[in-house]
Amino acid sequence: MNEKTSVLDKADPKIAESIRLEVERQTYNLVLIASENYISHAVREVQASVMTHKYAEGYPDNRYYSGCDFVDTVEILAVNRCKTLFGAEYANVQPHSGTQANMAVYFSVLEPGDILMGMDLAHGGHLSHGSHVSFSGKLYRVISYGVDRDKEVIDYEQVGKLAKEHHPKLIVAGASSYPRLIDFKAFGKIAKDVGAYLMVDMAHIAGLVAADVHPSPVPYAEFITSSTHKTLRGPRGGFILAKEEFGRILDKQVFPGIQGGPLMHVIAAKAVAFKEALSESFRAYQNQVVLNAKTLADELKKDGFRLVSGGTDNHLILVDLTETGLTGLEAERILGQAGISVNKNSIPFDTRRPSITSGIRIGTPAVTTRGMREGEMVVIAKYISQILSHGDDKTLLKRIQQEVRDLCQKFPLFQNAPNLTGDLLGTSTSWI
Ligand code: DSN
Repeated sequence: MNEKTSVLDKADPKIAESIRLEVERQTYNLVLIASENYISHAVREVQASVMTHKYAEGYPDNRYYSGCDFVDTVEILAVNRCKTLFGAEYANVQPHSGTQANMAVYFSVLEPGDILMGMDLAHGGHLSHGSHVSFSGKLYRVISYGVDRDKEVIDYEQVGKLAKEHHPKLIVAGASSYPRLIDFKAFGKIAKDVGAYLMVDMAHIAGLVAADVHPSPVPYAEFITSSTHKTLRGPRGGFILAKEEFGRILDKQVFPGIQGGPLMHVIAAKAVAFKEALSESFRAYQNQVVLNAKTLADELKKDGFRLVSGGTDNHLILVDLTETGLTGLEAERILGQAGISVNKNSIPFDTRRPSITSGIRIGTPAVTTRGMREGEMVVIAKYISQILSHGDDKTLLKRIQQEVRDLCQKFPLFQNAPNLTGDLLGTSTSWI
């Protein structure tokens, strides 16, 4: 145990032990949860830095606290890098999450009772796009669009028809479990035709957009929101991009509208992540994410699985398990026993409850960060396919569990694992 480890062990052994177990879990599991990823040591180091001590309500050069010189430098860097990365006129890097970013946009242009159009959660949308259990569904009159029943891709004709019929004030494009490219130009035209604002929530695909692997929404949308920790591979958080004309109102809605003090350690970590995302190696990474997802999709199809929409253009695939006789919940559980993390997910027109589902969502951002490529995807697809076909074969499960551990060991996550807590405190300077 090194000195850093013992500090936390002495101060709070229970938390130290939980972190140690979580590092162990992350080290030896294949994370195929499409919204998860691993940040670099540099980003992690910044997030654990003294920037967390500072109150800085307001914006650079216009704060409600003294002593903000250095956090101002950090926030200005974060904003400028974010604007450069996406070619945007305005950026706000203070939202604590993607949902907070969405809320700030809604509060900027909508009044309670206004009409908001978004993708149905059951078809791949997000809770904050108008689900009745979210503030977005409670405050606004929501019109939901979805995918075409046969092709299982967004039905742009339906979106256009609904927009003409209901005249929404804001249309939201973007999804949490949609495996195909989104036609932002088509959304832009639909919004323009009915005089609606277009907001694109690119949380899932922000990394792909930054690397030009997915078409950018920036030319077509008044507002773009995102989280920072999915394909973009930054710390947990959010940001907003917009046309300059909306800058003042958005700034006011983020603070003091819906948030208090910005998390300056997280904003500093976002700045580092944006710098990383501007590099050539980040582009190569995003290309590999998509290549890996396509390989996984092809292999699962060869093994007889039905994929929603027939495949993928991005970082994720959605497997329809109906023919296998397994529910999404059961599949998530047995794959988990072998150390393969996926999440149960509704498929379009699902007849099962969201807590059970008929599908699983599989994503490649995290395993690609570990360095895995097409060869490993072929192996992983085989594991998934064998487990889902013979989930009650305990010997098979045990064998695959060991092979998953071996594979994870070949692509290590934490340089010093299992010297766990010390590593988490940022003692190492290397990339994961
Ligand atoms: N919960 C995230 C996801 O898994 O897609 C969306 O915010």
